[in-house]
Amino acid sequence: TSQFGIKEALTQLGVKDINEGTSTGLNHFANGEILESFSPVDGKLIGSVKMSTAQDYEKVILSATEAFKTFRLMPAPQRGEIVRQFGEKLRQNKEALGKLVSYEMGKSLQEGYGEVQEMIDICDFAVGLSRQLHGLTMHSERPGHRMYEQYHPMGVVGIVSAFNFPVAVWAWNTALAWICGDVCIWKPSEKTPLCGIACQNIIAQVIKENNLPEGISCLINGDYKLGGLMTSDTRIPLISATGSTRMGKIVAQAVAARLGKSLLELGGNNAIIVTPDADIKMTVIGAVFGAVGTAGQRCTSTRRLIIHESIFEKVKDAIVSAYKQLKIGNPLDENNHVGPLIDKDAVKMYSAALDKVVAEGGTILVEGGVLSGEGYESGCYVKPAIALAENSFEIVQHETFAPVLYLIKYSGDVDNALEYQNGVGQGLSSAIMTNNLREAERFLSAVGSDCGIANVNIGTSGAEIGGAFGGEKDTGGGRESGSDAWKIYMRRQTNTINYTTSLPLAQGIKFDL
Ligand code: UN1
Repeated sequence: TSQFGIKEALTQLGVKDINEGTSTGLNHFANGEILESFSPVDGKLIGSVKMSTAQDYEKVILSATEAFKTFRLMPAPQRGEIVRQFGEKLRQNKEALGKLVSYEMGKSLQEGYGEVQEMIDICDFAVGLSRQLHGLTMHSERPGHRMYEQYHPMGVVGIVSAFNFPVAVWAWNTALAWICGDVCIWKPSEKTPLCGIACQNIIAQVIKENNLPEGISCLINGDYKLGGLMTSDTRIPLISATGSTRMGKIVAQAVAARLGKSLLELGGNNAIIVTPDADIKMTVIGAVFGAVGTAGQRCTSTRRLIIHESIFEKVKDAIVSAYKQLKIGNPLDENNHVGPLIDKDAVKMYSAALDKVVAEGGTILVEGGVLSGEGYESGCYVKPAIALAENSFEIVQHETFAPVLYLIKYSGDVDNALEYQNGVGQGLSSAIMTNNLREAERFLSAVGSDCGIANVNIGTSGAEIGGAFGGEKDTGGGRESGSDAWKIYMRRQTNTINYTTSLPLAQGIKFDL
């Protein structure tokens, strides 16, 4: 690993060995059991961290609520300046953090850098937004009255993130929450705790240099029990959670039971519709990157290709031959396209999915399999696979977080393809490959894709931060990142001011004393 500069990266980020005196530099209350982080790249122990106990959690929440009391008073553009500095620190640490993401999570180095770039981009977006937290003004129905609305800081935001985007999803939430005047408590995935420590170390520098209260950014490592403390805690008005639909349903119910707000970004089962008018070359690039990028472990990964029967063979052959070019191996080596899955449990689910699709009557078009031998010692490397399948298969309806792509044939017009595309529980991302304006517009219309993201002549993954990110149905309905996603992080207030000497009532009511 040293040949890829991992050691240097770990040192720069202060995550070498958290138990041997390195701390996050911020209030890091962690007195629980040890959590070890093994790299899926080479199976080696990278480092270990202590988890937070329920008592630690209590200290964290007190520190956060205390910090909120002052942070909410700082003018929003000044909070934007803090986020600008955070973005600068991320630029300085892009290489090191990108490497750690790649080494701890297993995505390709380029994708690790890309993830840090998303963090930088959302910071830039948030800085501009810090001067644009606009409310509307409206005309009062009463004379001498003025009416407007404003957005106030809301409080503590609880962030529960997943292993597949171990740093960017945290930044999508924090960059917006901070300019909105909120403070954050983050529970990263147990599979990527060191990414959490590294991020916390970076923001710690900004907080110290600006003499801000430490509780603005809190980190707790731990399992679902810690998450449970957060979701049921009335001191956390908003829980933003990314992960499986199963997890999302538990979180949503716990938060709703106390009438809190939740922002959920859950599973996807994303399809690309390939119509007779598709550009085949573009289709192949979009589909292959979508299916094998991040080893198929993005929420936005392409899982289904819905191909018109008239071009089915042509598209199938082009994709199968593209798969033959794929190099699987150490993701830190830029010659490789596909890195490992996150752990051996993920490998089991991948293998089970391939067995299942065959059992249900599918045909394997590109053989999968777990790789072994030199370079594959971690046991987490698998071959991206393709199967011919029916949309109705149970396994096709299910999100398998691995590089398994299902090809589905459709006939007739694009509405038939849309029926398949929308005929799954999830509703995150979708795409159509076509040069036919009618098909493209139909796909984008009210009777088209039912997903939160719908692309034309682009794959399903790799959304830009400027748009709102999220999806419908089993995906949870939340929207993070760009556009007006910031509104969920704020408390909204409608204000009516009477500047006359009388008190007329609305709705024409007379109430004379
Ligand atoms: C995720 O997989 O949780 O659109 C996020 C994309 C990335 C974000 C994915 N920008 O693929």
